[in-house]
Amino acid sequence: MTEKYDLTIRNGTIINSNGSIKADLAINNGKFVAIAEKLMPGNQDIDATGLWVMPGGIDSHCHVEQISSNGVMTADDFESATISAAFGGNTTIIPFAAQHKGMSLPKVVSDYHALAKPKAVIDYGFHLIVSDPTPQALEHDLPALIKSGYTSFKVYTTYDKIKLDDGQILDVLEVASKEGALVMVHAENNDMIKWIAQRLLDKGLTAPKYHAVAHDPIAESEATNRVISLSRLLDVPILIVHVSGIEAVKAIKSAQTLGAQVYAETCPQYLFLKASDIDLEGMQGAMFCCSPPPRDEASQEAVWTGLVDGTFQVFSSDHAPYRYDESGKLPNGDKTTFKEMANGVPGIELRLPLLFSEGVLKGRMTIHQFVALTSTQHAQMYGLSHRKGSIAVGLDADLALWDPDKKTTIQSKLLHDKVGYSPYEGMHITGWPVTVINRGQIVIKDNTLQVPKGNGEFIPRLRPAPLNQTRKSPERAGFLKSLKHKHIK
Ligand code: DUC
Ligand code: ZN
Ligand code: ZN
Repeated sequence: MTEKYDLTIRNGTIINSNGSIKADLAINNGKFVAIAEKLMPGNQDIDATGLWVMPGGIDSHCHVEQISSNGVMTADDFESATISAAFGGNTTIIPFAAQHKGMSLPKVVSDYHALAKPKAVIDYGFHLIVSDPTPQALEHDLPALIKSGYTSFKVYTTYDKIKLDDGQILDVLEVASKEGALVMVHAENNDMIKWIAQRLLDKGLTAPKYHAVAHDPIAESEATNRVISLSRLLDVPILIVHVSGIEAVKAIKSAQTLGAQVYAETCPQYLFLKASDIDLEGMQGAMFCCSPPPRDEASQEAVWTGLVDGTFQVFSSDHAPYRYDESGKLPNGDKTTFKEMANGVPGIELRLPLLFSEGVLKGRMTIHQFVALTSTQHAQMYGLSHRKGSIAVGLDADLALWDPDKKTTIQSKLLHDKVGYSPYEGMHITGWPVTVINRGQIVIKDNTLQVPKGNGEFIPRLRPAPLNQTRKSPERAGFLKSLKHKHIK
């Protein structure tokens, strides 16, 4: 008699980004070991009749136990953020080990590990935030960290305390290109935003809704066009995060059409929220303020179209949870101006259910596009495909089993983050991931967490796929060669 499998999932529909089959799945030692029409039950067996068996979600943009540029700590630590992520169908997150000026990157990373290891309930990697590209960081720390599996980093064009100027962004792009990392960019023009904000404040216009006025879509599209030019100058890929406005979407699409190595991410807040949601009584609009802000219907439509036509490779939460009180959004209570509020909205638990309900079930995208945008392409973009992002023999057994008919009314009190509100409160959605499995262990079942904290593992990442696809245009290659001779040792 042959050994029994550790776990089998039988009678479900297995869905990947490239197709689906009705089949059974077997898992041993945390990996998929068999996919076949009919398998014998394992030591543990899940009957997935009527369920859609999909790769666990990968949320490659979330802020967890991170101090913002103005010194505010997120409401979620690694425990609450990963529990909330797991309840929402995710099995891996990639938050940011954030460098503030003067900090050493290796210390930032080791401190972040100390926070994550005892608390995470699902797997995680770390991006870096680079705000101080000193010679030490550029020549030693980043190359060493990239080799150790931190193969992506975010840079900002805005926020006085962390922004890089164009020359510094070029320095970071150059290191990324040499060492094999992907640079993510927050693209908004800092001076435009500050200029508008100061005029609003001078007129006494301080309410949360003015946040969306200050963060004009032209500030986003200007910086987007600029960083695309920086990327093209060096022929180095970039990924523009949290794209919100129709003009930025158009700029990215046209750069891609020209063959530029420009990738992009968008988030639920740009599909389901609008600038008009910020226009509420008192300070309540603060709960909808993120950067870039939600826009108008035309932008929402452009973002939907971009998700379906391939302009966007990844759909992430940008979960940036700040409580609606003095510890978070409102440091000066109801006197807080829009400039003083922490920027960000929660969404780690709702990212997948929102897109499933409004994207797949309403016929805007196929279920395969959903899997690509929420899992497979995150693995490809960020160097995780050797472990995650698909249901295939040899990969980590990371799964979300979805009940496509389950109806939910979103209520923040039913979510598992610590932020205390949801910008999507009251929305009616259909479909929910009812069982979640990470490396073969059942993490969520019967609406209950099944693993202790500390169960998640750090996953070092490989060179991201876009870098392997890099094909230097002959014209840029010539330019870079001449630059090498003239200016670069
Ligand atoms: N950028 C983010 O990526 N998240 C929240 C706020 C911000 O500015
Ligand atoms: Zn950002
Ligand atoms: Zn973010």
